[in-house]
Amino acid sequence: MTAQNQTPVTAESLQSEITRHLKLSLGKDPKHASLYDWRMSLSLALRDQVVEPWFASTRQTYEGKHKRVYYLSMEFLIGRLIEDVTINLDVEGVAVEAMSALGQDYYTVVANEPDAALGNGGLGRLAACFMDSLATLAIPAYGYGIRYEHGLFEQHFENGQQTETAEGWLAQRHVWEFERPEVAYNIHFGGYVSDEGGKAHWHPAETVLASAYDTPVVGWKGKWANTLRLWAAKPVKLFDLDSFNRGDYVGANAPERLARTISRVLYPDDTTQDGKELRLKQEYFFTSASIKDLLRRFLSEGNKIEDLPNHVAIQLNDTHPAIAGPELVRLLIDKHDLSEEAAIDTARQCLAYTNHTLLPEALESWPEDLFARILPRHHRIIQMIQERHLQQTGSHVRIIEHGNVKMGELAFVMAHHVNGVSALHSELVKETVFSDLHAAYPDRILNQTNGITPRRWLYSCNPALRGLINDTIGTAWHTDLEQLQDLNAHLDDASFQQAFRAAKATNKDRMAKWLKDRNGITLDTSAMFDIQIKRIHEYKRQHMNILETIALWNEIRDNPTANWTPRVKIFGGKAAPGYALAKSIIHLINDVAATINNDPVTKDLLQVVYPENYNVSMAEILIPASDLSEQISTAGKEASGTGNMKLSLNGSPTIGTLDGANVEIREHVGAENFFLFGLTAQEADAKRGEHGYSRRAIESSPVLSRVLGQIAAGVFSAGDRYRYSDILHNLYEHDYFLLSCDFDEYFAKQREVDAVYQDVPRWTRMAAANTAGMGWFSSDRTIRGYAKDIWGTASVI
Ligand code: RUG
Repeated sequence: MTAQNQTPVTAESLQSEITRHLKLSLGKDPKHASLYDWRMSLSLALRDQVVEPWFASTRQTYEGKHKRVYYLSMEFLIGRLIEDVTINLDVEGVAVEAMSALGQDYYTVVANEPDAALGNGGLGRLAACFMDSLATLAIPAYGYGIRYEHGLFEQHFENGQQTETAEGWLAQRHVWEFERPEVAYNIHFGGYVSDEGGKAHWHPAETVLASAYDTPVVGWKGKWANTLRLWAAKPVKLFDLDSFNRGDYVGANAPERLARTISRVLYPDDTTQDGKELRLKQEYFFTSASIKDLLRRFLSEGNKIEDLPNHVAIQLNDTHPAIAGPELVRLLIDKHDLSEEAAIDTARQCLAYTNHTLLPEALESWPEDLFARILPRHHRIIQMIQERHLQQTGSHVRIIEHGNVKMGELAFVMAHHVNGVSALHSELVKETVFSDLHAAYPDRILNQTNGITPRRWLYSCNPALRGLINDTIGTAWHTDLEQLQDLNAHLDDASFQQAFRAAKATNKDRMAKWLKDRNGITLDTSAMFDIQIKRIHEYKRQHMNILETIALWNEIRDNPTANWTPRVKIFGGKAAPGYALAKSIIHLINDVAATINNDPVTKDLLQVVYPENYNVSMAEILIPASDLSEQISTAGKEASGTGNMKLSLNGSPTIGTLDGANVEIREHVGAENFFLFGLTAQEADAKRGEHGYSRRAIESSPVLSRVLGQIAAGVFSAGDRYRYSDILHNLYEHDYFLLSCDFDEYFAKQREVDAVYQDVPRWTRMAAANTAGMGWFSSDRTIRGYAKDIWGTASVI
């Protein structure tokens, strides 16, 4: 049977499958089934529907000897899977009906699924969107990553301050995956290298087992399905019996402890470097297992090792899997007897690297002694790669320098292509971090602007807008998002505008209800929902947003009867547990919220909310409800952004800087539909060269000076004058992220937003023009770009 001729699912057939699973897989009598039992049974019944397309796709790939893409990523932020599968299989209506016939509310069951939070933010979510597009486009692909026992921490607020607890998605059964105990590899660490008979031999000191768990990822209409293969670390021997017999019960468990630690926790930061030995082990663990796995598959098809690049495209999502280069070279030399030159050449033809940041602290490097201790054979191989690179190019850029192994340089040298993730970012990659390597390899860097899957980020999360678009332009946009531009013909049509506003109102009501049920907070849904959702970081400038909120509060209090535009400022996002200043920013936002929300003078005009524990599922509720998207990072610092795309696609105009993909969003939706402010990347760089720029900017801004004065006086901290001295000191003395310099323009632009929002037809037109203009940002377009420019693959059906 092929995927295409599978028997269609009906409400009746699904209902009987759910009941069957409830009884036979869960062992539950429907009378006593809990919400959890119903979710498990529904998921299993849906999973059954994915298996046939999955088998058919795998068979077709083998039979056609198609080239496969291997997407190596430390993070896959997939979120919930029930809705993904029902949408892609086009059985949402059927599932709703089947559950209702069983006396269950489908949406309550969906909401019971924990998010698979195997990522920090944009980078991990991008990997999840790419998996969706690869399956939709029928490009044979595997995602390879780590099956973390604990995903991203759960965020709580205690007295306005962030605290963290471990996340536990695997405390419940994860029904979507298939355990593959037969697919397992020994992964080695430490030891030493000897030379015997002209060959290097690695004698490792430690070994753990990488054991595979597969989750099928089905594309649109179930026509194709790929595999997300996540590796769990297990001990090679369960138990040290010798230690046990000696009475050393703790020592007896050591093998299991070491192994389990490797896949236990996701590192809670993707933008600051934390040279932890465990992180290096995690990186090598999943990369080595993936490379061994893809080589096994390749050889099992009877191929010759020299042919590898014709069958295998390996994409490195950031430098985290950059050890793939030396690992592949090692296996080609040590196990397959290729010469050094042939091994490097073959590996390079397979490998490509995506850079996601210019922030120096996020560019990975490892102390050489640590690296050589954990991976002695790879250390030697990197030295060899470096020698050849220096000789062949005459470049002076070293991979190992000042006692550090630099993973960006390694990934660059070992890749046939290196890409940035937005047009601006890719240019800056050429001009800054990799300028010298770019000179040595001028054809290597290219751009692939990020994208988002429209299945999740419009079709699924915004049924109200989906319905309106279907009614207005038909359904061709489901597979070709650029068809959204047909909406342009309707932007001034009064009935379309009214329906567009109705859809937004539905989404705002849904969000208000969600927040009321969750936190007991009541929102004024007639106010503008002004949303900033992303990781908390100085460069993303949530503190500029909250300072602007205080400034607005001041203005309203000074003149309460003026014609103000009511606003709800909504924040969402986590700070890395070790990032003190980001945590101070969270505390300040919560303190300001407590003050402003209790002010009787402004209570109908300004409200600040910050729901804790922002994640993918929360984004799916907040994004469709947004009126204004805050994309206010310091120009040159946000590589791309993808939240900016989701918000704009859902009819929320941006207030933003010329940073990352904002630049291209503005081009696509039209400059008149984007609220631009702030320094450009070049101006920002020049500004940093001016001595004392921040203090001068603050002193020349009465609005900002007043706000900072209030914070310093303890207005938001119950009189505590020192609570925010870290933020204040930073702004006056360094302000590397130029908040002080952009503040006045930002404040003025916000007042322009206020005025336009009151012009209802104009605002509606802007919002709808955003939806109409965003088709290009589908991750299908991005994946087509990678397939054509980098991987040399295409759709196979
Ligand atoms: O910060 C970037 C975002 O700008 C980008 O949109 C996203 C996906 O490309 O990746 C984010 N990122 C960068 N996540 N981790 C890093 C550090 O390497």
